[in-house]
Amino acid sequence: TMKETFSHVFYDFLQLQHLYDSAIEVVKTYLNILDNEFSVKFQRNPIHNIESRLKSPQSIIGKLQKKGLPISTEAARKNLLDLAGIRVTCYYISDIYAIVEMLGRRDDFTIIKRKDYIKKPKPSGYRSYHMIINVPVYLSTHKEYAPVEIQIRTIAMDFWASLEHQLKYKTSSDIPPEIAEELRSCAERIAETDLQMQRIYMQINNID
Ligand code: 0O2
Repeated sequence: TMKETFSHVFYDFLQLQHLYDSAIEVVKTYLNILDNEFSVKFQRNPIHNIESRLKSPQSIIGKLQKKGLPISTEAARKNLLDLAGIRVTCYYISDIYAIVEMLGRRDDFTIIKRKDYIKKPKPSGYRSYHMIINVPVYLSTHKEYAPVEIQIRTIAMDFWASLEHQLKYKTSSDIPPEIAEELRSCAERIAETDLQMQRIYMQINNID
């Protein structure tokens, strides 16, 4: 019956939500362990802030439709790798690469995809390090894997991305090219400041 089908789909969705939520918790726990270890070892935290989100059902359906895929949890699990998202804001650029390396060292995490938009910024000027990691979740009877998208950036990169994102959403139409150019030049100036702060940090701490 219609009612049975509906409750079946609903149950599937709850299960999916639980799995991806748990995968986020696994990664967040590990990131917190690393951050605490750093403060014990070096009296400093590399992580300024961690945010996470699960894509909303509306947004999942919208993305499946846009890609011309069937509206099902199976299609979402197979094709959408950003259902679970974590954003890590660091203090320095070197902290980003330290965290990337530490995530890569976990032999139970499989890196599915990585993109270094710091070395190769997006045409918009966007900078961040993106990784998609397949994370194991130990459930009551078995282990399941879920992909988690991790965006790692400095406070400065986050400042630019947040404002640019807000500006893009405020204007329903496309941003005019001269403004896009101005945003890109802001991103560049911010990136220079990030490098300058990194150099100051290294000088003060006698690191070469
Ligand atoms: P939201 O609301 O943040 O979730 P690919 O298909 O792999 O080539 P894809 O899937 O577009 O590329 O992933 P990409 O570009 O590696 O990363 C997408 C996410 O990065 C976006 O998520 C944003 O969070 C962020 N991002 C990418 N480009 C920009 C940019 O120019 N400005 C800002 N502010 N953020 C950016 P969503 O799903 O678009 O949005």
